[in-house]
Order: sequence, then structure tokens, then C-alpha cells
Amino acid sequence: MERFHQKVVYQIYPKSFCDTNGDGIGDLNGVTEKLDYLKELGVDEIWLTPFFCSPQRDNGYDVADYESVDPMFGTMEDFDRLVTEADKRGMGIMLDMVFNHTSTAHRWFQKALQGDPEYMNYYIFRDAPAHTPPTNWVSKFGGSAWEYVPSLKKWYLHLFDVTQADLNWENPRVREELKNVIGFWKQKGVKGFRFDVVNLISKPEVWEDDTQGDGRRFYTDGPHIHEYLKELTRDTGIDEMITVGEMSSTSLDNCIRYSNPREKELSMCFSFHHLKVDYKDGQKWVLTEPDYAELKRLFRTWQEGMERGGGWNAVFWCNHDQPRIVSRFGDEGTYWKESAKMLATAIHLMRGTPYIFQGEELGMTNAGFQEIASYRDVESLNYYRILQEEGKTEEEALTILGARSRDNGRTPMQWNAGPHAGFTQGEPWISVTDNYETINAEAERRDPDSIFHYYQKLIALRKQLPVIAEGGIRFLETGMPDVMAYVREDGTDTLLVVCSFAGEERIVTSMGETWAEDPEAAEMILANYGDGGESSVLRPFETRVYRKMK
Ligand code: TEU
Ligand code: CA
Repeated sequence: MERFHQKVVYQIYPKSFCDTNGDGIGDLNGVTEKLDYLKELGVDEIWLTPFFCSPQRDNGYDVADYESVDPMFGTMEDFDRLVTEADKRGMGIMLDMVFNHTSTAHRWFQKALQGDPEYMNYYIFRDAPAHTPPTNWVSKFGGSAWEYVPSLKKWYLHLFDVTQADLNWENPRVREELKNVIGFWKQKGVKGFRFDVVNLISKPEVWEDDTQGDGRRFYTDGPHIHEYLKELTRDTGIDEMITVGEMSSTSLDNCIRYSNPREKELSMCFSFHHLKVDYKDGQKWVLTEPDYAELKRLFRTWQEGMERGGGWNAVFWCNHDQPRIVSRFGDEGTYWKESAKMLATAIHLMRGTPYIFQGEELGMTNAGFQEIASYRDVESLNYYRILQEEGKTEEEALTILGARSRDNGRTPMQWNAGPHAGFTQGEPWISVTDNYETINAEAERRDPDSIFHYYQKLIALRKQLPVIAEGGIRFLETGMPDVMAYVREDGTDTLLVVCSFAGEERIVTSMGETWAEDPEAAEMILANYGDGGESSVLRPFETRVYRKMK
């Protein structure tokens, strides 16, 4: 078994996790202070999003010095102490490497701006007339993906914010610099790495306008991506660690190659297709109801496809870029607890390594801010403007932001019912969601029926039953678009996982070998309603897990 198949990773956005010095910003000492909480939950690895020196234009994904701790998060000694304390509790620290781009405040880019040809070749500068970008590509944060530098009479590429300049991975000097960054953090005891939008690093040989889209088809899963990943892994020796690639708009075939151990590229991949079933025609900023039939189809394609190809999925719902899943695909009201537990079951028993984003284990919900002053995210602030330029009213724009903004996942962790949910003694950099008096860690640790304790059970189950980490997976036809069922099996154990995404009852008639009709043949080992209920009726958002020993 691969060392990470039984593990569960917890993602921390330090800025919103726990503030220990009263400046309203979460810090590394806040993470250290909460390690016992994470140990109680039962997670194995802790992924920290970037805390390196940064102008914070994209909350740290605009890195100005890769081998540093930004003073707002603390000191390098604070980091060393965090690694030591996590290690004492058997937990590893995973860092987030933003290698597709640096901040324009990085000294490399500053040297490039001064016209130093060596450092200009660290980035992607192109000649083109002052008012005509080299291509018509669109930044993921809106606007052109190119910025003109009059003093150089050249444009530079930025697939994200204008202050995030794309690195030129064709330049061996760049690749050596980034390998040294990996080496720096490895020797500090880091146990794993997440690579940010890593499948965008290989740019095309030919630069041309995209007449069919925003340009992503030219730079996504680019011509040398697999070579670069093999070289990075080989030359830094990270194949012994847990590595995960964030793959933007990628394909199943590429993710099999990225994560099949034979390829010696990465341990696993994040893909996002399942988190676009509520995008209208793939457009994030156009609201539509989730298409659960498509959600099931995607899970089946990726789960069964990655098993066939020997790849490995990172399975997740939430992160710092996504709205809170209980608000998005579950129910914030009557069935808040049941739907949060169902959503957790749906992915934790799949084939792959589960990731829990801070607060997801509490059922934290979207903030849904309805005034622009509450927003902090550069992408959201850009689209608040863009949507109104496209003719939306301010109210319509705020309704869309309330559902889609990345700030929904960045509100402070809700620790208790005290001021600012116990996140800070100061003024938080972003408002706390107003339901913290009922949704918080202290309340849920006291409630045996809480979402927190349900996540504990799921994490423990992955360690108790090898079939979860190692078994095969097969999806069943339930005959209903919003009821998902799959079987996990190995030589000795078989599980049946049934999840209803519906807000009302569903009658279960046929699901092949479900054993629901013959409860004696199988034992129900997990459920989100107190009692076993009627085997042929699924209550709103009901989930049940049956086990049959061969
Ligand atoms: O995210 C890349 C990414 O695909 C998302 O930002 C997505 O494109 C965006 O939310 C639009 O839906 C990674 C990081 O997770 C994100 O926080 C950074 O902003 C981005 O890369 C640039 O580094
Ligand atoms: Ca702080």
C-alpha cells in the first residue's frame, strides 16, 4: 500500500485559522496552539497555504520570497516550532509551492524590470505593439493575461493577477532555483508539498490568439509538463513524500499520468470538474442549480477511470477558493447536519486521499456577504466590477458574489461562541460568519451527534477498514439523478455507500446488489440519521453505509 492511501489531509488557511497576537490575522503560532484539536479529529497531514513574504494581493499566492515567513504570520522560529510540535503528535506539515508565477515584488522580477536580460528570461516577456497584447488570452481573474512595460517596450504574461508574473519553466535556471526552494523546506522537516496550478507551468511553443476560448487550451497540461514534473521529483527526491498537484481544467488521461506511481511525477491530483456542476455553461459567475446527474457521472468517470489507469485522486469538496459545500450542495437549514454528514460520507469512502478544509468538519457555511465592503478577495472584487460592466445591477452582482466568492471559504475559523468566534482578540481582517454562536468547535466537541464527531468516525474508519484505502470502486445505477451509490470491495470486505443529495424522500427500488432489501446479509456501519429507518426509503440527504464480509 502506498504510504498515503490511509491518510487524511487537513487544509489550513493560516490567515483565517487562529490569531495569537491580536492583530486580527491568523498566524503560525495559532496553528501550533490548535494541534491537539487536529489530533483529536484524527488527521495525519496538515497542508498550510502560503505564509511566505508576499504583498498579499492574492493572500500569499503572490510570493515575493519563497524561503521566508512573512512577519504577519510570525517568524522562522515559529515555523520550526510548529514542525516539531506537529511531529510530536505524529502529524506532517505539507507546504504550498506556487511555482507557476511569482509576485512582481519578487527580486527576480524587480531585476527583470530593470532590464537585466538574465532575469527577464525568468519570466515570459514578449514583443508586441504598445496597445496590442501578444495574444487575446484572458486572465483567470478577469482582463487581459498580458501587462505592458513601457520602459522595456515588452509585455509580460500573468495568467492570474497583474502582480503575479508567470515564470518561464523552459529556462533551466528557473527550474534549478525552484528545486533549491524545495530543498530548503525539505531540510526543515516538511513532509509534503502541494503544487499550485502546476499543470499550467509548461507554456506553448507558438503564441497565438484563442478564437474558441480564453487561451487556457494553449497552456493547460502543456507540451513539457510531464518532463518538468519528472525532473522536479527526481532532482529533489520528493517521491518519498506526499505530493499533490492542483490541476486547473485538466483531463483524466493527464491526471493518470501525473499520479500513477510508475510515472514518478506526483502522489495525487486535485481536479475540479465536480465543482463546476453548478456553473452555467462552465461560467463560474453565472448561477444555476447543481446538476446532480452530472456530478454522479463525473465521480464515476474519475473514480473508476483513475483506478483503471493506476492514478490516485485527492478527494475534496472545499478549499480556500471554493464556497462552503454544505451551502452549495447541501442544506443550511432543516437538514444542515444531515446534509453535511452525507457530503462527507460521499467523498471520504471513495478511492483517494480525503482533504478536509478548515471548518468543513464543523459544517461551516457560506458567509454570503451582501455588501462589497466585506469582501477581500481580488478575484471577487474584480468580478463585482466586471459583472456590473456587463450590465448586472449591484444587487445582482452581490447575489452572485454571495454564492460564488472565494471569501466564503476564507472567513475566520469558528472556535467558540465568544467574540469573533474565538478567532482573535482583535479586529478580524475579514468578518466572521454570523452563525458562529451555534456552529463552532467548542459546541460540536461537546455534542456526540455533531458533524465534528461524524468526521472523526469517517477518518477512523479509513484506518480500520483497508477496503476504503485499497479496495476497488464500482458505481451503481440508482435510477435517480440525485441518489448516488457505489460499492468498495477487496478480497475480504465489501461496502455499499448510498447518498441522497435530494431535499425530499427518495424510494429505493433497485440498486443491484444493494442488500438494502435483505438487511441480514449486511451490517449498517454508518448512517447520518439516528435510526436505521425504512430500508427502501431514503430521507432527505440520507446516507447509509453497509458492510458485508465475504
Ligand atoms: O487556484 C487556481 C485556480 O484555479 C482558482 O484560483 C480558480 O482559477 C479561481 O478561483 C477562479 O475560479 C490557485 C490557488 O488555489 C488560488 O488561491 C490562487 O489565487 C491561484 O492559484 C493563483 O495562484
Ligand atoms: Ca496574528
